[in-house]
Amino acid sequence: MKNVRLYSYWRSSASWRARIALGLKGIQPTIVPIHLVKDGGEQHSADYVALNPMAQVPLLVWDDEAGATHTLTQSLAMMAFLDRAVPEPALVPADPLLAGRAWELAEIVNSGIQPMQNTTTLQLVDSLGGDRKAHAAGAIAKGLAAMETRAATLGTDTFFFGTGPSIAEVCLVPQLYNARRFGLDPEAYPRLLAAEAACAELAAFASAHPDAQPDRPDQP
Ligand SMILES: N[C@@H](CCC(=O)N[C@@H](CS)C(=O)NCC(=O)O)C(=O)O
Repeated sequence: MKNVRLYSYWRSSASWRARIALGLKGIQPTIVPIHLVKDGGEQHSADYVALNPMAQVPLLVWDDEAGATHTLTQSLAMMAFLDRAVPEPALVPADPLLAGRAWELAEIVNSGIQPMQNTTTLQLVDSLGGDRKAHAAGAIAKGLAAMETRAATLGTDTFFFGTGPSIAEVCLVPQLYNARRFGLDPEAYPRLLAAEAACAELAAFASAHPDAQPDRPDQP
């Protein structure tokens, strides 16, 4: 992989996952900021939609050794790709059952929580006269409680699967940040907080944090 570019928004949790995964694999992409709010959202521009028809971030772009340019959307697809392209450190355990468990935990966040509290959904809740904060907090609390219950069965006390982070922690850390933004107290999830604390020791997590991004506003 050469000339790696990540189209990203500083506070997007899915972009954050991609940034962590790239960092864990030792890849420092050029960040291409896509502002999700300004002028109705740069993700809707014709040039961007031509690259990502879902009109979302993140978007990964790179050149291969032969000089061909490739694109990939969806943060979990990026992690699956990176695990094949750059096998170490593995983001999915080799053991089949543990691999399934890692995907299970990651999907609780990716499909069970995040779509229920992303900006598009919250705008819909607003338009229907609902309470956006209550809606988001309810979805996050339900998903994190499920994740806590499943993670507790693993018998580990820092990283879920042993010595390093998996796709599950990569999804968890940005989701806990969002939980706090929506007013939830994550103290109810001690197993998840232990995994988050282990991740906080790693440079790949620190450099991927929204506050470390080039498009972070001075006054968020
Ligand atoms: N499942 C996707 C989720 C992507 C996603 O929801 N991106 C959000 C930011 S976290 C986005 O681009 N929202 C802008 C919009 O939908 O207009 C992934 O993991 O990459």
